[in-house]
Parts: sequence; C-alpha cells; structure tokens
Amino acid sequence: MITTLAGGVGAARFLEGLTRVAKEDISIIVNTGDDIELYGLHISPDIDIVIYTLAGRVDGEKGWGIKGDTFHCLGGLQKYGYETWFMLGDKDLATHIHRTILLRKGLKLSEITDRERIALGIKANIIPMTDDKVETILMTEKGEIHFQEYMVKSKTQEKVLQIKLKGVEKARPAPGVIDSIKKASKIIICPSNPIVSIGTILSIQEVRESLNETKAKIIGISPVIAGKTVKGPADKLMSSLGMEVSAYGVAKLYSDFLDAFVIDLVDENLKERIESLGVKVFVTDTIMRGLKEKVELARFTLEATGV
Ligand code: FO1
Repeated sequence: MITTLAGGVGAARFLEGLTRVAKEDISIIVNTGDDIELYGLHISPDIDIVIYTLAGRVDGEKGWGIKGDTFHCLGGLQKYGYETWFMLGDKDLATHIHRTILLRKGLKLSEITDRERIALGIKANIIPMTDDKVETILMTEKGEIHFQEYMVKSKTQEKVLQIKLKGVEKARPAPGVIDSIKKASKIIICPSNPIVSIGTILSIQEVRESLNETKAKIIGISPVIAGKTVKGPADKLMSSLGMEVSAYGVAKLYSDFLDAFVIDLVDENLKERIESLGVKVFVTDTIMRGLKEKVELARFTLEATGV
C-alpha cells in the first residue's frame, strides 16, 4: 500500500497523477484543520478538493469547487444579509448538506468521507486525519481568525504572529490512519502547505510517532519552488513564523522522519544543504501544468522511493 499525507490543491493535483501510475492500493490521509462551519453546514475543503479532483469533477482552473458550478444559493443568502465571502457553489452545497445530515445522525467524518468517495467512484481510500474537531486559528495583529477567514476573506493581508491548532491535543487519528501508515510500503508527503496542511496532520502526536517508527521509505515533494509556493499562503506563513522559505526550510520541518525529498530543478543548489539533514534529494521539474506533468512527477517520486 502507498500512503500519502495530503492538504488541498497541490496534493490533489499530485494524487491525480499518482492514482494513474501506482500499481498498489493508495491511502490518502487528509488535513481537516481548515474545516469550517458556515450557514450551519460542515465544510471540509481539503477532503472535497481531493475527492472532486479524483472524481474528475473539480474546477481545474481554481483547483477547488465543482466545474461549471453556479452560485444562485449564495446570491439568495446575500439578499438576506449573510456574509458570502466563501464561494460555495450550488452543486458543491449538496456535499456539505449531505455531510451535515450524516454528522447530525451520528456518523463520523471518516465514515461519511468513505461513503462520499464510494458514491463518486473513487478507488483510493480517503481518510480524514481525525474525527475530532481541530481548528486552525491564526493569531494576527487584529486578533484571532479562522484560517479560511485569513486566506479567503482577508486574502492573506493580516500579519500572522502565531498559529494555534485548537483541539489538536485531544484529537485522535481517525480509524485507518495509523494502520495505513503501519501497513504502507511507501509513504509520500504531498506538495502541500507544510505548516497548515501537513503540519496540522503531523501535530496529531500518534501520526508523527508512527512516521518515526515505520520502516517504510518516506518521501516528500517540496511545495516551495524558488522561494515561493505555486498556490496558497505557505510562503507567507513560513516567513511570518521566521522560517527559511525554501525547499530546505520545508525539508527541515520533516527531517526527523524523511528519507528522501523531491525538489524542483531551479532549487538544485539546495541539494547539498538538504542532504546535510540526512535526507536524500532528487531533482526534477515539479510544476504540474497538466496531466502529463502530474503523471511524470508521480512516476519520478515512486521511482525515488526505491532507494
Ligand atoms: N478558496 C478560495 O480562495 N476562495 C473561496 O471562495 C473558496 C471556496 C471554497 C469552497 C469549497 C471548498 O471545498 C474550497 C474552497 N476554497 C476556496 C478552497 C479552500 O479554501 C482552500 O484551498 C483550502 O482550504 C486550502 O487547503
């Protein structure tokens, strides 16, 4: 089994390639720290991004939401005076209504996610990191805000002083998370935000411990290329927290368990420094412009885990 740790858009794009080239079963452990409740509905953006992408439903331009979706419901809510900064499409809302109904019936997020991926014909196993509530809260100069408010509402304008993962101390891995790590022959850390996506998954103590204990090769792909991220605020967050915004800075965050790291051609000069952390480095073109590049990056990563 190949087990992966995943956030949103970058991970989903990589997984689109991986599901096409991997011969083994795939298990995807997904961040839920970005989950938010809006209009009484439970929204799990990273789970939805991964599921919509693997089901071929995602809006490929944005990387989130459903292609061809409309926003009539949101328009209606705006007329009633609701805030509508989070763009929930009409088709997308069906997912959040379904999830919320099942949560109210007492089902766990992991059970609901499994039903969702089966309903959409996805073979890979998709597991939320936890069934417990974990909320990524950013402490800014203007006070505490939810990660989605920082990213979507204020468009990353606030200066972030600290990150708080509310509820993480008590959070237990969802059923299947630790088992997927223990049974994996290879583990891949997707090119996702190392602070608020992968970092959040790793903050669940048992997850990090089992990564340290496994004999499976663990390989990561850098989401930072030439000091910047392709999508999302990882670069801004790393810089605010005083970290080096580079593939080296990311590798350092994972160096206690990482065996190998895939970095972009433009960062080849960082190879030696990263290898000084005890991590073998592989260099390739990591920009996933289309399906061809996603498949090539997945194939390259799998071959690199052979070392
Ligand atoms: N990202 C945005 O930048 N703007 C949005 O309005 C937005 C809405 C949205 C709705 C459903 C969903 O599943 C994801 C959505 N995202 C939106 C993406 C999301 O905020 C982030 O990409 C992830 O949480 C980061 O991993």
